[in-house]
Amino acid sequence: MKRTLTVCPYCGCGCMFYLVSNQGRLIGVEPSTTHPVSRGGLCVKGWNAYAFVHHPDRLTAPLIRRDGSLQPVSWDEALDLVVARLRAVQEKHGNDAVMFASSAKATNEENYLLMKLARAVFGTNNIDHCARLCHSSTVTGLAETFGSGAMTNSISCFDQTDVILVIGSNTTEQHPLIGSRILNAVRKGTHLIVADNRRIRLARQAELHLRHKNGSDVALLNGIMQIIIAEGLADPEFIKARTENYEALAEAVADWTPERTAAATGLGVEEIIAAARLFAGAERGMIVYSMGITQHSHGVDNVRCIAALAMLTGNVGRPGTGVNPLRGQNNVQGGCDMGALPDLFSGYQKVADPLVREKFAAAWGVTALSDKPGLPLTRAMDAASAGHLYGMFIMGENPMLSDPDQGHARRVLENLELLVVQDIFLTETAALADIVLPAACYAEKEGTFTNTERRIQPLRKAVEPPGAARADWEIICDIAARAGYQGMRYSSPAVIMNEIASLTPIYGGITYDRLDPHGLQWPCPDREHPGTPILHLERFTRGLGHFSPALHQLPAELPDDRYPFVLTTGRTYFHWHTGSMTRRSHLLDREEPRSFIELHPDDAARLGVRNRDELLISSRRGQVLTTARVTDMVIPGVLFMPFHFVEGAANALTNNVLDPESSIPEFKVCAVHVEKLP
Ligand SMILES: Nc1nc2c(c(=O)[nH]1)N[C@H]1C(S)=C(S)[C@@H](COP(=O)(O)OP(=O)(O)OC[C@H]3O[C@@H](n4cnc5c(=O)[nH]c(N)nc54)[C@H](O)[C@@H]3O)O[C@H]1N2
Ligand SMILES: Nc1nc2c(c(=O)[nH]1)N[C@H]1C(S)=C(S)[C@@H](COP(=O)(O)OP(=O)(O)OC[C@H]3O[C@@H](n4cnc5c(=O)[nH]c(N)nc54)[C@H](O)[C@@H]3O)O[C@H]1N2
Ligand code: SF4
Ligand SMILES: [Mo]
Repeated sequence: MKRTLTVCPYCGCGCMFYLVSNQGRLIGVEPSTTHPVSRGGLCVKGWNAYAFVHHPDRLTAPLIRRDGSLQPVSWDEALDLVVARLRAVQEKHGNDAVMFASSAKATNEENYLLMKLARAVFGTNNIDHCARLCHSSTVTGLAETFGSGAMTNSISCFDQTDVILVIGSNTTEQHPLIGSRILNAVRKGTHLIVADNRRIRLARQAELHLRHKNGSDVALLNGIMQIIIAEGLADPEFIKARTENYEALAEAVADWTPERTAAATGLGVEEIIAAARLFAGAERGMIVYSMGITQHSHGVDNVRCIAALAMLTGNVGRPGTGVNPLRGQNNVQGGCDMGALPDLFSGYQKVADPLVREKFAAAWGVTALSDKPGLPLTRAMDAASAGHLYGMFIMGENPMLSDPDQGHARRVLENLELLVVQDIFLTETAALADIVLPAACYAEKEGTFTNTERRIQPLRKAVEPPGAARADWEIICDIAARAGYQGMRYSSPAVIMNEIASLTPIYGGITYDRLDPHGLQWPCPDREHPGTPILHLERFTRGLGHFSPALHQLPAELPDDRYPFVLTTGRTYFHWHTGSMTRRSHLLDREEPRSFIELHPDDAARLGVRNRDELLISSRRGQVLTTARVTDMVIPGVLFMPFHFVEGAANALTNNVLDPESSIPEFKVCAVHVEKLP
């Protein structure tokens, strides 16, 4: 029996565990007792993270579409074809007619290489990844207000705070090991405010549970800030010493009286006042948020208000405080850090800056790099239907189920001149591809993942990949070589990290020998630097913190006579996104085997719906069949549906309207109609 210490492939908590193997096969998982996040615990997905690895559905050979069906071929044939066809699309339609989608499931090294491949070899900035669907509002909103779009504090800070405001994060189900930290802190006397209209697990332990209308967070936060200022609960020293533009904020929130806020949010005046007093009255306050804040057509405005509330109350730059956007995927923080973004190189260095472009061009041995900002992933589908995009290379994403408005996504993916998908399973997206490349999964390779608290941690190889599957980094390097590029030959991921460190100041001090056992938190600028648990200690990354006021706006699509319900979408504890891994893990699939929709008992009674009835849900974009779950988890008029299930795909319904600044889709609000099937 062999035990290999590695990182969980699911969420951004970044627990480490031992993969237990016997004669080359994984047989189980054991938690790491010394790890600062997992501390001997794991959630149900972590315990089962070995289960999908040897699933018979794993891709074991490259596939090429011939006569309408995908057929196995050699790596030589598949990769030569990838290069020839990408080049053919570019020759016909220009360099920017292809787009590369990177993966928050892949390592830092692999994300760095795919962005290098796009930019240095194929001459385009069309590189992006699922952060666009997730925390792009955070990256934009916090870059403007603080200068850096990452979680400001560390997970250990939950043990050192007086009040926690959880807004739009179902923490115990989606970041379970952070959720249990919060519950522990509450047991020891920390105050908890939950602002989320679902009665999530944390809400049951909260001192205050604000069940405001979906999409009314700007109104709520403006109202809370109005009370804080009016009652003299702000932190004038912090505002004076550390921030700018306070007057504009004070003016913008001045007429958000409790009465007006109550009308806009559907809350009572008393609970809004109580929340303001409880948060501002504490010595140390932490704000935790996730998709309930970011996935709106005004997601960046939501983030601006959160940053403002933290600064107004002096809750930045100390232990037990801060603005803490919980990053979702195991390596979505790393995907962003590595510059798998259309306007940024690794370390958030701007494509628009000629000196930055020169630096990367010199290091990569190319004469010039494109200065034209690339396409955000969420604009790719529209760009393709408008005739600007003809080819996509998708590594480790499944947009057929994860993109908004599935009908539109399907039409686009089916009509591309070239679709290449590199995955570990034949996903719904891969099934549409012209070429499919089989990748090794987390248990079969080395590399690093960066968790939500910016901790860069080492993956270790426990078993061999199935069949001919290869690590993503090896496949990318092979593509580069076949495209005639000499600058992508590496003997191991450790060597790739040395290149990343040399070009990326926040990772400047990262080398593999320093990551044992539990990684380092960036910024870590040099070899002697111990890493940074808390950001913005003495000054903000941008200098002074900037107050950016925001105006309340309604969601793009509201209920009407024809579509009378608000649908909000999200996740469940047992499943991961499009289900490619968790629905192939027997225990997880047994717990949550099918698609469902939550509706309130009052709505159910009115519609004559009972638990487990079959329902047809329709929106302006499509319809799905699903099963009723009658529950007071939701408020009357609001339905909740997870997007994990291909049969009953929530994204057949969702609205692909985007936040104009971050290009995030409004996954959290659309209008639907409910019909009970006979
Ligand atoms: N088990 C599991 N864990 C996961 C994932 C998974 O698929 N499965 N995915 C990971 C990823 S990538 C991410 S991004 C995270 C997401 O983690 P979360 O953001 O915590 O999860 P969601 O279910 O998308 O939405 C969270 C909450 O937002 C609330 N909400 C909806 N609309 C609003 C609103 O207008 N305002 C407010 N304040 N709240 C609102 C919903 O009621 C819901 O409880 O989870 C990560 N962890
Ligand atoms: N309606 C609705 N839709 C949403 C959301 C929502 O709240 N509501 N949330 C959005 C958010 S926050 C996110 S992050 C996205 C997620 O959307 P996606 O990223 O598209 O979803 P995943 O299922 O996580 O896709 C990851 C893929 O990577 C593959 N994979 C795993 N490991 C590896 C590896 O090592 N190498 C390679 N090459 N592939 C690998 C998996 O098999 C899987 O197909 O969904 C978004 N969509
Ligand atoms: S909390 Fe997240 S990282 Fe930890 S075991 Fe669960 S899914 Fe894995
Ligand atoms: Mo996400």
